Amino acid sequence: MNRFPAVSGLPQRGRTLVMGVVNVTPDSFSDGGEWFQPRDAIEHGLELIEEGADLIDVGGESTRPGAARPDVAEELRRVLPVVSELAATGTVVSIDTMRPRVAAEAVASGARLINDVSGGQADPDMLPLVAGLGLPYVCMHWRGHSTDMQNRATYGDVVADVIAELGRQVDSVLEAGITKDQLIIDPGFGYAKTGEHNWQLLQRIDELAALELPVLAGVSRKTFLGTLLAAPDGSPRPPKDREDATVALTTLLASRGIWGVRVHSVRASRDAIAVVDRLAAS
Ligand code: PMM
Repeated sequence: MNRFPAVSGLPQRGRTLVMGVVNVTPDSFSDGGEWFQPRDAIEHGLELIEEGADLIDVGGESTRPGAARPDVAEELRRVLPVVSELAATGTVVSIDTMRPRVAAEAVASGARLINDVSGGQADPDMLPLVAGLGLPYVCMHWRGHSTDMQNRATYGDVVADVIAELGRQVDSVLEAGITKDQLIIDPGFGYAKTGEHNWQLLQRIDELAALELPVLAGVSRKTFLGTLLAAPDGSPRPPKDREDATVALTTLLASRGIWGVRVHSVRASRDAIAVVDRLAAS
């Protein structure tokens, strides 16, 4: 895998970057409701920066399986105050949205990266907007909205299929005028994927290097970790208690040279990356 390629407009630290998550939502599976008030979300973002986050990803729509979508006005109400306060501190803020209007207003409020989990497929106006803004863009592998995405979790060879489909998404992104140095790809762990699909993608993550783009991975606290760590009675480990497993995956991904990890708790992942780097340097 490429060792930490530069992305125009984003920090380059010669190591795996850590994107801290601030979900301003009542219903995210990992931390639903905790940071729903803008004031709490802002404070949480500042804590993640203290812990060493390189970027902060602010989102106002939960995309957990089955989640209902907020309307645009509600999404804006959730994210804009958080984006502007965090950006005002000099933080590199990413806006996690599938909606061009939310992306545009977040950028006007100081966001410097657009994280679109639909990779340009939810709204045809997103890619031209990003091309016009000239900002970095995360293009994630996506097969449809959360309401029924798990019905689409069928693949032949999941790794080959994700690379082929993500490759087509990347072609559309480039055709829209977004340049390669603005682009980050993400295999979309848990999006139209079963736990087994996620494990396959993790095991063969190096194969994504075929697309010759920096790779971001969002595995933090996801359901497949809850299943792996289920209690003897089969009940899944709750999201907050999946943190050690998340850090184990950060270690693994950093040792494979992944560009960035998107995580809810930053410090432990930064520490894991420091260990990986130190070992690589010795
Ligand atoms: N996962 C979630 C939200 N946004 N963005 C990217 N690029 N990649 C992901 O895997 C991703 C994402 C869902 O997780 P959360 O509800 O815990 O934030």
